[in-house]
Amino acid sequence: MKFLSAILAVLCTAGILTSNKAPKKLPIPEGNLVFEDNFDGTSLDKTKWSRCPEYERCEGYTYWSDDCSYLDGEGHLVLHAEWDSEKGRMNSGAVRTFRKFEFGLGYYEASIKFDNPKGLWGAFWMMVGNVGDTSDPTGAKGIEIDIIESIFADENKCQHALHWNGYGDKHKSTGTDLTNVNIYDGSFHTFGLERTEDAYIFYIDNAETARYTSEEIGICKLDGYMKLSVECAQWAGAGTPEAINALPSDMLVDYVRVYREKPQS
Ligand SMILES: [Ca+2]
Repeated sequence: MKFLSAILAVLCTAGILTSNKAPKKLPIPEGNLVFEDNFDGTSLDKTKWSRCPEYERCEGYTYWSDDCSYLDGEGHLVLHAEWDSEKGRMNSGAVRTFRKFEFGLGYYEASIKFDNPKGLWGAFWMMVGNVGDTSDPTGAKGIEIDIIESIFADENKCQHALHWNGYGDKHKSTGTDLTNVNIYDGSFHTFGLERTEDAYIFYIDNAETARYTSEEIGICKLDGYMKLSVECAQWAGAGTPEAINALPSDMLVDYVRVYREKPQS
């Protein structure tokens, strides 16, 4: 989720969403469900989620505010984004399962309706193991997995990304840039990540969109927590009159589900 790395991820590989891939069949029986939140009710389930700490991000263009994440009472988590003209930054919502639900190999899926104003950057992501660990440059000890980032949504793009080996000068990343996507059509779409013994596999609407195997990256099998967030960055066009006028904006999440890879013994 960093500036340079995100740009690198965009430039690294290019892919185009295609419709000719067979829909994914969950490898996992429903009985393997280990986490589910359908966001029913009127308040965030604190046994599963906490709001990310309030602080500035993205060169000061984003401020994660507790006031910007809430349930709409109609079965959705709302991650709201609005421009604070006094402070010259966007206030937005972010939640995580840190120390409440952390899990390893399996299938992670969220159903999300993204908005697409210029500069906005919604994401469903994971922090796995110790991302700050620089003792193993393969990433096997810790990795940030960006299951979906709606960056450059105004250009009908999105991306998957992986970051590891800390966030300093040893930082490494790769990713897949998707163009001509259909995820900004005002409907909910599903975004999935399969973590297996030897691969990270990404899905949009049950179609595989990217795969990274142990031949190219160290697979981290440690537990990790999920994050859902909205932010914005100047390098993506935030802060321009066009971007400011496009706010407020809401990213809606219908559900998040996690399935263990193998049946519980
Ligand atoms: Ca729901």
